[in-house]
Amino acid sequence: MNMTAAMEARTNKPLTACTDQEIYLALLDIVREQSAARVRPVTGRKLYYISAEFLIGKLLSNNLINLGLYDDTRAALAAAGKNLSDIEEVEPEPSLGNGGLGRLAACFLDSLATLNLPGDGVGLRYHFGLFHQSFKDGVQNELPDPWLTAHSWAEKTDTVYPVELAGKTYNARLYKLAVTGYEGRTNTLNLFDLDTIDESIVHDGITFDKTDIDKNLTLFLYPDDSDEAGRRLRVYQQYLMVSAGAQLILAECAARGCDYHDLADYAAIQINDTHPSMVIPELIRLLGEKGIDFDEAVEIVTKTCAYTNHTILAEALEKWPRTYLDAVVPQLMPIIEKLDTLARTRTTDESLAIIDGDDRVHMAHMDIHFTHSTNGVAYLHTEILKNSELHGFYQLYPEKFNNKTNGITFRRWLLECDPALTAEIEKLIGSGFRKDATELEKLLPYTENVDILQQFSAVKAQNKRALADWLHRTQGITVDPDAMFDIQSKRLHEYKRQQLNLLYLIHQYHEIKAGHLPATPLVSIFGAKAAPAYTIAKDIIHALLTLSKVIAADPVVSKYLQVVFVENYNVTAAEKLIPACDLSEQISLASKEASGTGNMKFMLNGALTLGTMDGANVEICQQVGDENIYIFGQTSDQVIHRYEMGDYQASQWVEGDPNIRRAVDFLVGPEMLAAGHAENLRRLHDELVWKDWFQTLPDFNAYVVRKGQALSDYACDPLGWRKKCVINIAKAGLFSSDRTIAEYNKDIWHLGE
Ligand code: GL2
Repeated sequence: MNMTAAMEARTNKPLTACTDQEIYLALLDIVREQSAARVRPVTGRKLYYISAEFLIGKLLSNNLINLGLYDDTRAALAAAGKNLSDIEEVEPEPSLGNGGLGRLAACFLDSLATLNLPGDGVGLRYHFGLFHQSFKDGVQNELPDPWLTAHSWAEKTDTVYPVELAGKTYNARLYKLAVTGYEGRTNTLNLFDLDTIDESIVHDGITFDKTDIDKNLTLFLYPDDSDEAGRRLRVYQQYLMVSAGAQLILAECAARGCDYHDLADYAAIQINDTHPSMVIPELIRLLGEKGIDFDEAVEIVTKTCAYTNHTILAEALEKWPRTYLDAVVPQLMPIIEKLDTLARTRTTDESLAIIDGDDRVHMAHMDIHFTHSTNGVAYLHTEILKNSELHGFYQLYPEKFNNKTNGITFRRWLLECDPALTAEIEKLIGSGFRKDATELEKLLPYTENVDILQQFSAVKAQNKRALADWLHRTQGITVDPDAMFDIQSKRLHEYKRQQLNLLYLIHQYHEIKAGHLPATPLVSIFGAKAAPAYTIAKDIIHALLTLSKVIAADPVVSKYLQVVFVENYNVTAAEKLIPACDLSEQISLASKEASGTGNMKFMLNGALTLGTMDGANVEICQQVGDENIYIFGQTSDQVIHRYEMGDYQASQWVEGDPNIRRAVDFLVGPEMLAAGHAENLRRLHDELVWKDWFQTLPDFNAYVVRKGQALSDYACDPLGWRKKCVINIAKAGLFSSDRTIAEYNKDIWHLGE
């Protein structure tokens, strides 16, 4: 396609005379038209991936790549003196997810369309994504993060489904967002919303009246659920999503000839974590309205639905008090009760019941009993589900359990975010890896070639300079691109252990002051949002921001160490950080990170992992070999054993180890107190000394040693380091979401065309 002509046909003036906004709108229109041309009729089974989150990120460049228009567009713009990256900045990011779980859903949609499989998403059209984060006085502030404009990707339709919430009928309107695969078909992300939402009720950051459902229902992704009104609102949101979604599924299948008895021949429904679990009783209810009796409806729904578990953290496995469901979805409670009774005929184990003795409804239990498949998201995670967390269920239904190790779409996480690396790879092994990621292994023979390794080093250096420029431009931060870039970017959570990294940085501060200089200057970069009500997570952010100031003010230490906290970490920021990373921090407490997907993105972009044997780190290690990854710390067995013993006392580790004591005490020492807030620092200090639920201290020394090793390898043997990086890229093929989706399809979905 002649992109200049196509754009100018829409702008009605030469590109040279257009604003970035005008060009953006022209491109949006072109993409829409081209995507529409790739919609295909569906035959056989179609997937509906229901998820409360789709962290899609900006869509323009990704769509241009998948439509094969990216290079031509860039060239056409350059000829007119324009820059595609400036046009990208016009697009607001739809941050419709918290982190890995939501981003995974977005990667899956890309892979489904790329593999030419019929698979649509079902979710909510939140008006504000996850909050916008800013730092003031060393503290996280939350503001709404709007993304909807008059020209949004999600197009309004005339389709409206009635949804009854607390006895009142709401109209769920369908919006459709086209998802086009790489040289593949176009599928749809279906997002539901109410016409009555009123954004003006938000005040003082992200506060709003949580009881005014007409106006607030789809305002925010996961509204603050630290109080009861917030938790009830989540139930409202979940039911809106699944009821409208179930009606859409039944209508689409009926239009293709389904008589409902044969629903499973037309639809596969993937329940993404427990948020959409109410789709089970809702479908049974709707099938009842079509004249299908309860027993048959249960059978149909079980054959149609499958469930993915994304965490073993107990607090994330939703258990709704029955009173909430009685109030919000009274039409479902009789069905849930019957499901509970039915489940009890299959087992006498009370712990597997749906409704427990405290009248709480266990959503995951309903999922496992009444779907045909339960999967974990990495080898270790699935083993832990089978052997401990869900052991009773595994004994009851061994055939239902399976593993599907997560993946990422290489279109966004290599082709789009790292064009220089993509070009380098393509020069060596051709373009086959774009569709078959395992072809990256063809890079392996080049890992002995010094010239080629140096070219890879040059790409990394270029990406680091680009990140340095971006940090300077957007946040006024100056970093030295010749230093090692060490990055921990992910949600802020104690189990992910940003606090372990914090203690390391304090340790290094002391070591440098004592004249023990590190092998290389280090820029330690963080990107993380803390849930608005998660106090300790916010204290960790505060401690890192405060330490950053303390170090910057020290003329000696600042020559070797810098701490940078990127504001408002989101997909757009991730696309800047990941290509520039040398060392990828994946340091969760073993057994707690179900998979992680950032770990895969960093390795694919030529960073080495410093990590625990947790989540998909285990498989990364298996792929690249021990010598190409920096593993440290307790194993998941050791961690689980320590929990079982119940005798972990953090204070003993503080008392028994002068380095730990020095690092922990520094949090409330004069330097930090002078630069930060005593209340936040003391609380974090006390938490570490008296609780440390995620066992930071037992891993401290191993972490310090392993990180020191990584720094010294990087500084003393640059070619050896680069060789390891290229091996990581070459071995990343397994982590393509194309592979993951192919496995889901083969084992669970069996989709048509
Ligand atoms: C998560 C897990 O924590 C994370 O390890 C995993 O990679 C993703 C995707 O499977 O799912 N579970 C969860 O609740 N969130 C995740 O990111 N938010």
